Amino acid sequence: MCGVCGCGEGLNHSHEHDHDHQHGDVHEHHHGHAHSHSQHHHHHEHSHGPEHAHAPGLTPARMVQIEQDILSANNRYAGDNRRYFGERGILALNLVSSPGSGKTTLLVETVKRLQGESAIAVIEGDQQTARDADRIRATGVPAVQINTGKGCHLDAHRVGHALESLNLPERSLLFIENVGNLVCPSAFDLGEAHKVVILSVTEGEDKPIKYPDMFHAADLMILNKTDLLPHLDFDVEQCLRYAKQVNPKIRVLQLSAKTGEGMDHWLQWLRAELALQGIGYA
Ligand SMILES: Nc1nc2c(ncn2[C@@H]2O[C@H](COP(=O)(O)OP(=O)(O)OP(=O)(O)O)[C@@H](O)[C@H]2O)c(=O)[nH]1
Ligand SMILES: [Mg+2]
Repeated sequence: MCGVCGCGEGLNHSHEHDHDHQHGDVHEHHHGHAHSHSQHHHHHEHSHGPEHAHAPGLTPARMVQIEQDILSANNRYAGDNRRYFGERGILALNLVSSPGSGKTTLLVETVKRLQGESAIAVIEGDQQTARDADRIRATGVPAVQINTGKGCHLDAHRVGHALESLNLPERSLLFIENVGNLVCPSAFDLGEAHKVVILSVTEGEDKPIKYPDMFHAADLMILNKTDLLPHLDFDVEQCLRYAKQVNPKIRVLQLSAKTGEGMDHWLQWLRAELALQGIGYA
């Protein structure tokens, strides 16, 4: 739950739907029920606002309780997703970062290189637009766009709906690109095997210590846009020290999604993860 930004996620339990959306994209959902829809054309009005932050009549203790309820509901859905992935031998990765670090660019370059080695699909999370899913689909890889409206992170329930529409083959590689936000997505398990945090060198080397939750939650950090280093004062070694300070176990890869420099190490990491799941031929 986003206690900090007060996005009010999950506080709207009304069940109105309309049925107006197109090309299989999944929009905002607040159903309190399991993934049992036979069709997925539900769309919620974006009627919830920042009521969480200043909820009239709610004591702080009650708000903490609501937060805990939402997180535990999310964890149940995350457990369903994780079971789904486990039964089908699917490797799911949750890509998290601030806006514009290069998640979609990295994914486009990655799927171009890995297509043919294993079945790949992408779930894209953004507040608005289907631009990122369109960029993925242009490579021939299936993608579902989730629009979160006012929401600032993906949650496991919406990802479960996206899984229904993707209908992934067994042994797939699934990338989930989260909403660009270096805070809230860290709190929401989607059922993934790993969170991968992307930090670009234009953001400054201090981000791991300023936004520690995200770097603590991630198993791998990708330092992207290294092609820009000659133009910046970014201190790579200091950044790595900060990342390890927050999360001693974090692995770090440096690359440029634009020039392709360092991409091989990322592909090797992916192939090793696929091999661990019994997918692919590492
Ligand atoms: N120089 C350079 N630019 C990059 C690199 N990777 C991405 N970019 C640029 O960074 C900008 C943002 O890239 P996106 O891939 O859209 O970033 P994103 O993280 O998916 O953004 P959101 O989905 O909005 O959070 C684009 O202009 C990219 O071309 C890189 O390695 N080097
Ligand atoms: Mg993107």
